[in-house]
Amino acid sequence: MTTPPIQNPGARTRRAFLTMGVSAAAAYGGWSWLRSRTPEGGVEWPLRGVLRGNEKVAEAYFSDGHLAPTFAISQADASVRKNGDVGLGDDFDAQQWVLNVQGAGEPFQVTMAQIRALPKVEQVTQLNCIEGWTVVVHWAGARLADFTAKYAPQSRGARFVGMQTPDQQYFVGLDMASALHPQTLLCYEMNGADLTSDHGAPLRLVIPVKYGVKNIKRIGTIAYTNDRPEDYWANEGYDWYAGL
Ligand SMILES: Nc1nc2c(c(=O)[nH]1)N[C@H]1C(S)=C(S)[C@@H](COP(=O)(O)O)O[C@H]1N2
Ligand SMILES: [Mo]
Repeated sequence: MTTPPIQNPGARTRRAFLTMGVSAAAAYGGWSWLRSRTPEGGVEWPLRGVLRGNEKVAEAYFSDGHLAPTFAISQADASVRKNGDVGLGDDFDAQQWVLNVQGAGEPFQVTMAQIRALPKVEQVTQLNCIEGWTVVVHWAGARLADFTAKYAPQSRGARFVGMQTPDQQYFVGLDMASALHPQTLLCYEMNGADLTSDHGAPLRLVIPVKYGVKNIKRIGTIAYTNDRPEDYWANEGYDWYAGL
């Protein structure tokens, strides 16, 4: 068996390298759409290492307000996968649930009725799991940007948002630009029905500019902070941004 020669990306033009990276990555996962964020420590994600060296390109792309692809409701996948149940233990009563909010000022709580009273956004987007599968899902919920403007306006200038399950077993960290992205939803409906417990009832995050791992189910606490929040999978060695 011979080892193929290692190509030197520096010998290619920037655009050629990006194109090569995107097609190689798309072939890997069968995904038509990819985005890179600045790599920050940790091991490489399978679809991201190829884009390394193009951080400036990726950042310009992101700051353009680029949107993840959307689909018609009829294109939502009939069968939905579920993945990950960390923080979804049985010792939980969705009826008693309130959302804890921390940031500037005293901590406070927001009810499901208050979240449902925010403008309802329906969105059909892909959920991309790092394991290499993707599903198209019809979601409904409130924009995290609208929630933040209404309930935590003085925290909008923070650098990060952290979220965790009520039992604190699963937790994610988000940069503020991604958190306030117009497609980032606090979601309470999936494919036209209330979220089920498996998928994070009563409230989960939908953030299509990130891998599935950041789409935390059963949110218990939202914290606006200038300290980069801990992140369950980043703690296991994966990239903290986990952006597409
Ligand atoms: N609380 C919690 N949220 C979670 C996870 C988890 O283990 N616990 N897994 C994540 C991963 S890896 C994926 S791919 C998605 C899957 O969402 P779904 O089960 O609704 O398809 O949930 C994410 N949110
Ligand atoms: Mo995942």
